[in-house]
Amino acid sequence: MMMRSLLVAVAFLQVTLGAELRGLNPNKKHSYNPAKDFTCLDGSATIPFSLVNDDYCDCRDGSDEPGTAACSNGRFYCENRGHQSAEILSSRVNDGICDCCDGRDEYDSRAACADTCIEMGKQAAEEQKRLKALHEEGYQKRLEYSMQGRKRVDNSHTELAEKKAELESVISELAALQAAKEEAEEPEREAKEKHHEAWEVEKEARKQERRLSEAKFGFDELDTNSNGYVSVEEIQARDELDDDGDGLVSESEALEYLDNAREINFDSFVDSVWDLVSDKCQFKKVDEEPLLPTPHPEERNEEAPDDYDDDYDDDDDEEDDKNSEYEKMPEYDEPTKVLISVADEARDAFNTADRRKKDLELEVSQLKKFIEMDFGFDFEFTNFYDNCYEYTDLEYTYKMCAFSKVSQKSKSGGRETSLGVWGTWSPGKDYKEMKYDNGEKCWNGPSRSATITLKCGLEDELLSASEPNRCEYAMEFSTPAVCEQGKHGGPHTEL
Ligand code: MAN
Repeated sequence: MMMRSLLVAVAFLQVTLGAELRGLNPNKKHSYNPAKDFTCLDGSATIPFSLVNDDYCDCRDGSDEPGTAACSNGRFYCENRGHQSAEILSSRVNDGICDCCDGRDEYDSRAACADTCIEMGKQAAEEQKRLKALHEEGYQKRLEYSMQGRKRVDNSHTELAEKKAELESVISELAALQAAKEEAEEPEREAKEKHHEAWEVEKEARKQERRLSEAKFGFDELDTNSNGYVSVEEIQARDELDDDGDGLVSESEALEYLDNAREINFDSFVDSVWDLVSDKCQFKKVDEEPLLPTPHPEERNEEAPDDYDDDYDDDDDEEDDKNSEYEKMPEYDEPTKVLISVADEARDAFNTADRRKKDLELEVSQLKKFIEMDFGFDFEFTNFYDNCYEYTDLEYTYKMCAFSKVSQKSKSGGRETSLGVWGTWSPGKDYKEMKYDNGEKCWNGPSRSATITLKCGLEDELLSASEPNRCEYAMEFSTPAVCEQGKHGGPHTEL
């Protein structure tokens, strides 16, 4: 109670002597008239002026106690002569810590606060000077960025118009090329089909011829007495034909092979015996002594024509291998070759135009994406497009590819983790904050995301990276693109 009356007396004395009311922001002075009752600034109460700064909180907004710690929501004004004035929370008044550089917040505490405002003011002025110079110089660079960016976007508009026009003409050209291709492919297909059919017939004939040759070898080998017949005894002489495995070929076994005849001539042998014995007996191979004439070199191809369809191939691969040399499809005849080359040309022309169309479609969509991008107030961020910047801390290398993606890679190896893809400029932040989201999902948590804060600097540089909350990353990026003219970046007035 004693303390309160003392403070009331001091406050009264201050005011009546024309001194400032302790802790009062001069901007609010007009609302504090010692000759009248005081009405709280939020209108919540009217009290005798003597209760202002009496160390007892009467107003809900704390406005009756600017100079004491009585109101938890009150504000104390630091005049800080020689430096920047500031407002601090009332709770910091007389708490033993010097918050105002002039030390006036600790007027009734043990803290011996020195007045450091002049020194701090000097340092702040120097910092302001430095920042001012930085902004001035950076701003010149920013103007260049804008000029280059505008030019690049303008060029892209021109390029887009050109590519679109070319795309349209390629599309209409393509329809004609497709018709020409189909027209050329029809006779080509017919001629090839004819060739393949003829080849199938020829192949079958050669196969039969070969079978006869092989059978002749087999027959001659079995007909040991060369009398033009294979007899029961001659069959019995072949151990391989011992079907019941008793060590000899019995007469009845032999008769079975010969269709119950005692002997058989070549024609009957081919019809009914050859297929039965050829699998079991090892006869001299035809290839060792070719019987059939080798096809004339001009009729043969070293390899089957490129487009030779597998469907035309014989199913029996083993047989094919054996006879591959012998059974290669001959080259197409000259008229077919001409049709193929005409069709090839038509195909090439169509494919080239089709590829061009696809390339153009991609280029048009990329140009559109580029042009539609928000590159700042005056295109100052254009040249960041597709550029990547890295920052490495103790554990990770962070990479920010502007307008594209942000990633993180452990220094000890492994793959990149996506921290987000380009999202948006943060609203209301004047192109000073970029948001990347939808990165890789955090284990048991949300998708990773990154916020990039841009600050004025002479170089484009990723300055720092941190993870203030799990899987939420914060990075600082310096660039001339955010330097402002006439900005000195002075310290905040509110602590
Ligand atoms: C990885 C990194 C970290 C992240 C954890 C979350 O180790 O992406 O930054 O905090 O995953 O599990």
